[in-house]
Amino acid sequence: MDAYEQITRNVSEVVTEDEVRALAESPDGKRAYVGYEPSGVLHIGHMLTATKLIELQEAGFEVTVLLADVHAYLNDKGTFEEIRDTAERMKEQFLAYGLDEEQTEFVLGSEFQFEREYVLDLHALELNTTLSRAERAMAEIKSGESAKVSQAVYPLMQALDIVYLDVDLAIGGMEQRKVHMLARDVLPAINEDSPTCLHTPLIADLSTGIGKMSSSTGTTISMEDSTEDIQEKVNSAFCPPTAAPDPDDDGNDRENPVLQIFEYHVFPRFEQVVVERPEEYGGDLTYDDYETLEAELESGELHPMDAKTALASYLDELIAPGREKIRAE
Ligand code: NAL
Repeated sequence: MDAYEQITRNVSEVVTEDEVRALAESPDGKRAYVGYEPSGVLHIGHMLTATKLIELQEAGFEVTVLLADVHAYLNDKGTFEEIRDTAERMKEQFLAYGLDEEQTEFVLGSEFQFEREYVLDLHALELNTTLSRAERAMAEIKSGESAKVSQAVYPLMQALDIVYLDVDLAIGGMEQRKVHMLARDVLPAINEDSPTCLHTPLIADLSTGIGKMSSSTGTTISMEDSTEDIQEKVNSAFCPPTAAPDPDDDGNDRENPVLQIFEYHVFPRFEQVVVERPEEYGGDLTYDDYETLEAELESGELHPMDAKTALASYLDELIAPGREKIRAE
């Protein structure tokens, strides 16, 4: 796999391809980052971007993880003290998940976001952005129903952080794309370059395959889950043996979240996936790539129940080190 392919593997959107190709020519020492609102416990959404960071570290990138405490506060996630406490716990969990300790820098937003120069730059961005644009950028991030002034400031700070953290590549889930587009448009107003971005896919709701998996609605998987919790959640996941029919006939086919988790979480971290089966059902199946597993599930060679059993065990292996940390607290 060449560097460009490795960097863009499993991403939904590359902004722009030319810019990422230029980075891929000499990835060593380049810096990528992801920001997270500290929430205490890593869930499968955090793990998806973390997997991309691990792949980027393998390609030679340095990584910055921004623990966005001020952003979480602006998005109504608790008192500032509560948020600060959870940030430290999350850092430990990211390392347990497999981020390289030497190649990862963890930064708290509040370490630089209150400095005079930052605040003045922020006000300059506020002057250059309409309220409606800021509100639109937040459509898939904000909590609560009504838009608050704090939520208009939020995306501008996210844009500015990209400048202050001096990163070459911004990573985020697809729900961050409008914030990144706003950053690309508005940063030139303060004489800064537009950031290069990669957006990771959103995983569908585990039990229905409709919409996106979210910790606020429906089922998610987190580092707090026991082995049994994971088995139970994965076993009741939506996993049709063939491409699913469209439930509302609105042109949006259901996704298969079991396949998505194999593709975006398991194959990037394991060289080979073994699905164990008793001899009388044909014995173990071994997969070197995701595409073959998908094809065999769709042809019926791989039974959904066997796929789920294997998925639960690989997910458990990925989560186990972080779970130990949480239990030891
Ligand atoms: C991500 C978040 C907050 C601030 C950031 C600053 C720079 C880069 C990425 C950042 C959190 C993100 C979320 N908006 O929804 O979790």
